[in-house]
Amino acid sequence: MAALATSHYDLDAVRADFPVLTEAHHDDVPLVYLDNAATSQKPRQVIDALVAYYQRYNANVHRGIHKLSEEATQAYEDSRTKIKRFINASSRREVIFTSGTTESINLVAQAWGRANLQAGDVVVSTVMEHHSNIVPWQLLAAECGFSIRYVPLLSDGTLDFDAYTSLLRSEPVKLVTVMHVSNVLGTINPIAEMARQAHEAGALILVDGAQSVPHMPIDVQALDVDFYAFSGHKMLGPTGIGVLFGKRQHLEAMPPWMGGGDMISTVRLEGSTWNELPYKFEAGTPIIAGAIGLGAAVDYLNALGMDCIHAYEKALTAYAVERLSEVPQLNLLGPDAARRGAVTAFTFAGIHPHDLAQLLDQQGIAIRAGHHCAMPLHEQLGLAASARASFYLYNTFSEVDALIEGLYKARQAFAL
Ligand code: 7TS
Repeated sequence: MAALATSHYDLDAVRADFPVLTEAHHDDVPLVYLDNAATSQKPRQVIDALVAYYQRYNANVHRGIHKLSEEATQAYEDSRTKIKRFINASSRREVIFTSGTTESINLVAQAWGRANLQAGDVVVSTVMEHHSNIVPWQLLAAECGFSIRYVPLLSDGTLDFDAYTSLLRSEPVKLVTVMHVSNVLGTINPIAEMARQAHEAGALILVDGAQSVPHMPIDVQALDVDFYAFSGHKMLGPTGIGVLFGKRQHLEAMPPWMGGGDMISTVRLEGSTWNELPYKFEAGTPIIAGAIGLGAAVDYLNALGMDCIHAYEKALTAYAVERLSEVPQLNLLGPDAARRGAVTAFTFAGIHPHDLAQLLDQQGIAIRAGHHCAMPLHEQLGLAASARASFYLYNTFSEVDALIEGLYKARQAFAL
């Protein structure tokens, strides 16, 4: 086992905050949770914040004048302020609560895309995207007639940047929509440079931050992105809550997407006017408990420090990459550790990823197998599926060792 080193926070204390990690799995085998790219575990602090809302001040927001509603509204809006600071948005009005990355991207497609994209326009995406950053654009393209072009991959699992640059130079590109960190390859895309080039070409840029915001410091102003989408449940928060950051001038100019309560200023039978930002995009009773839970998750991440979390995960992932590379017949996907987030996907000659996941599960090790909602990427790689171990701030070097041992046992089971 490698030295624990590099952690600037107390890993044992952190792990003790996560009830699931201390509970037995499969009777007496402890849980080794390596499916963090799908969803993270939740610390007691987040669970407590959810319970406190439902037990002590459950009320709707922005409506009642009564004390309970004021308290709920305050907590809901405090969370927005925490998120504004967390990603360094310039205003609270730029932080829209959604149900997750998927809804955030669909919001941009339906509100901005419908108003701005037409036949002859081009949207640039990449072949490594999650389905949630492909399908919304395909649905809209079928209606509005614009084209979608996909930046190809290089053999090392990074984007073909020259192809990106030439697409921007040769096509009437209105929008670039790209993931920050791949949920399969782990590739960290050079977003600041992609944004610079997109803007130079007169295009906007939307970034899918589902796999970046939980793991590294994100500054939307330094990146100079127009839209940035992420999910609460991958960053210690509850499911059902997510965020869309949008630059204020774009959000102001966009029509609302969903209609209903809270998003209006006036409603008359002849027509309606819209509420100010961010409420214009938050129709109906919002995900109040979810937003409050996400605020508690942001507090937790801030207390550890995103720089420390990132440094620790980098060391852990580098160790995992090194150990996985030693395993015979294992094909690790994606770039070297320096350009990789906390994701390692691989295939094993002679063992189907689903069988592998099942064998590891019997040893208490939770990984994911399948196409990870990235079918076009797997097709490019000539694969139907892959196995994926993904890490988070509470994973340990000995858990990586357990994974490697598990893989050797799987080889034995398959007589490889
Ligand atoms: N974008 C990326 C890069 C993702 O990894 C995911 C979820 C999403 C978008 C969608 O997020 P949601 O919260 O709206 O569902 N990715 C995965 C995964 O890799 N395994 O399970 C979910």
